Amino acid sequence: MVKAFIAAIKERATGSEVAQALNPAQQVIKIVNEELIGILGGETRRLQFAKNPPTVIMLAGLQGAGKTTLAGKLGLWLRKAGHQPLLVAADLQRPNAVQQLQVVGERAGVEVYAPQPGSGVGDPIQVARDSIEHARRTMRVTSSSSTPPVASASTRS
Ligand SMILES: Nc1nc2c(ncn2[C@@H]2O[C@H](COP(=O)(O)OP(=O)(O)OP(=O)(O)O)[C@@H](O)[C@H]2O)c(=O)[nH]1
Ligand SMILES: [Mg+2]
Repeated sequence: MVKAFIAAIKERATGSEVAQALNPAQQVIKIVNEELIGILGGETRRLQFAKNPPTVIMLAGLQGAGKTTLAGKLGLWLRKAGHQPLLVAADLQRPNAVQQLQVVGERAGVEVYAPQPGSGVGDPIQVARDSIEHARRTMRVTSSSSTPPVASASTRS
């Protein structure tokens, strides 16, 4: 990825794009900026909210990819946008994952639904199901932070 990034910049920076520019130095900065935006995604996608709340958001990713952190950021962003996010502690496997989500939720000012202690104790499927019922009762948008056992098993390679 880094090699492709550098190659793309090299090609554009040594091409006519720069040679014909009024200010070649500024043109190089513009190219780097554009390429950076490109590798970081470029396009944005809007969240789709469910017609009948709650909206359930599942974050999938390899271990340590930043799912829990993103759940907190998303919760904060949704709260500021006037929604009622709820973080669900459904990673009941990894030691202290529940506590981690509680800290993240507290910092973001977002409620955390954590009926099970985790660290190997509790049924994540039951927690996920109950969280929707809990959210429905209190009319919430659900941002679910979980590493379901099946998914985490497949990411442990
Ligand atoms: N630099 C950087 N670090 C990040 C980012 N997001 C998360 N991290 C760090 O990466 C580490 C793992 O983040 P988590 O949010 O716990 O990742 P996770 O996917 O929930 O991890 P598991 O639940 O163990 O699978 C932590 O030390 C975070 O502080 C980010 O956007 N940038
Ligand atoms: Mg996590």
